[in-house]
Amino acid sequence: MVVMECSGSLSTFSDQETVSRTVSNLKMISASFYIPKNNPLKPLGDDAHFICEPEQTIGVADGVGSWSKKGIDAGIYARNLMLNAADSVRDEMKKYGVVIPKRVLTKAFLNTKAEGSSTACIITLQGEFLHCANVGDSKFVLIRENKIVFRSPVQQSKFNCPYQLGKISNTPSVAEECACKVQEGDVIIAGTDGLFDNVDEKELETLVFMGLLEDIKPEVLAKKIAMFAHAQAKDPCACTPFQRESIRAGFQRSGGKYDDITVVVALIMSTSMAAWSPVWEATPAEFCGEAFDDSPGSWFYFSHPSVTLPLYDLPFSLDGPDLLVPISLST
Ligand SMILES: [Mn+2]
Repeated sequence: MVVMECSGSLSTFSDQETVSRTVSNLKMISASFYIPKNNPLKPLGDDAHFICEPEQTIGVADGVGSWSKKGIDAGIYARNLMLNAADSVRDEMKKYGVVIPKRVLTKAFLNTKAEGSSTACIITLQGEFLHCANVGDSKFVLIRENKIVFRSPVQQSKFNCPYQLGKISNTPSVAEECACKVQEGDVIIAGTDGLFDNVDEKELETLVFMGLLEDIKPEVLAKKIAMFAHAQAKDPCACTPFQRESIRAGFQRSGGKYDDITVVVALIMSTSMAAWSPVWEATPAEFCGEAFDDSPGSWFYFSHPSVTLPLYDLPFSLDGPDLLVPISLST
């Protein structure tokens, strides 16, 4: 496992559970924004994510779209995987008082019966450390004082072919684990390749810097970042990480990559600050759901002060925002 002190010195520890019990006054305040590709036949896209606020754990997943050639919707796999992961997170905390991401991923994988495959990244705050288990190219970055100081590792077998969990794909045994020390004021941005393939690290740093300057809430920052990624994704002239990686891999390509875009923003705050944070004053009605832009139904906004998981399988109308309501599984 990679364990990183973000000051630059490398530290190691052998017993994750010992570390997890370290007393800390840090808390993650998390929110998300999801923009699925505009496809009326598949309005929920291939990405999925969850936020387990009481357990201080988040997860993102990206169903592998090429399953559609076999008539399989990998978004269902990704959503089931994240639902099962959120269940495992709550079980782990109840039983052991600690969340171990690789164990969560393993349980979620074993409980997911859908056809398909998906990348997955599970991130949890334990004491002063973020712990992560990852399969594939979803990831998180840690921003401190306007600079990315840590990136979780990504895994792909070749260009644009990420490792993936699935019955005939990889198992969680390939998951890479990492940990990094965090401090108050750090910002974690987790997401799928729809984010990281379309937004440069410098751009991400600037978006976060501007957001913090304006003192915006995590849900607003997540939305701004997702909107920027969406604009890049649809711009045939944008200079993007995906364009550069394509050329490096020998493909002529310009512009962004049109893809589902998941952004989760987590602010590291001290518990005393978090207690009066404006985030907690947000009303569910204000943040429960939004659909906008010129293509109705193409943008879904899932955020809630106590959100744990968007209810992706809820049948809803694409005509208006009213039914785009995430559920809270914490009640
Ligand atoms: Mn993707």
